[in-house]
Amino acid sequence: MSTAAAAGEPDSHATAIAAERRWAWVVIAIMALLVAMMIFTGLHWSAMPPSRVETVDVKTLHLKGEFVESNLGTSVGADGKVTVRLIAQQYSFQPQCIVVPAGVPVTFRGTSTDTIHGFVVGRTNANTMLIPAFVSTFTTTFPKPGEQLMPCHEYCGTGHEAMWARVQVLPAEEFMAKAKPGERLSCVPR
Ligand SMILES: [Cu+2]
Repeated sequence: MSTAAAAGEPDSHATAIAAERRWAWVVIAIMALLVAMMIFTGLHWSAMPPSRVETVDVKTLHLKGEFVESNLGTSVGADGKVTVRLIAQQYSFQPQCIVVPAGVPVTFRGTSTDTIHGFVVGRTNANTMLIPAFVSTFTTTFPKPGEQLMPCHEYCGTGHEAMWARVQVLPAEEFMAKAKPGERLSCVPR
């Protein structure tokens, strides 16, 4: 018999075991809560997906359809709408240099060929994720001319920190003078 038990004090070993058991239950409860949240959100999203989901076949992305290489870059539609189409891949954007007009709404349409990427244009609100098999789109207006950096902001692998493109915002007249119907503009040096 130990001297502590003989003196009527609680057995420190038994106290430690009881405390460990309590903490084990706390950890089990936290894990159960997280798993329950995952199950709930999974079922919730599959039952009520977001309203605008646009998909694209990632296996034929380079071969046909909207995101073939010759269709990437900035285009001006017959209605005057400016659209930028781009793809992200480990570890670059295509095109690497995007040209847009200032003060005119520009619609971005992008997707990824391999894993989840994303981009933000300088300090503007142009910011999206690019997810394989889905088309991300948003419309924004760049208020003033200048050059902006466009880094990938979703960690996508070992080359992530070197993944970025440039966005050249030109005065609207200068941009429109360059844009020809049916052509895709970019500022990638040829
Ligand atoms: Cu990336």
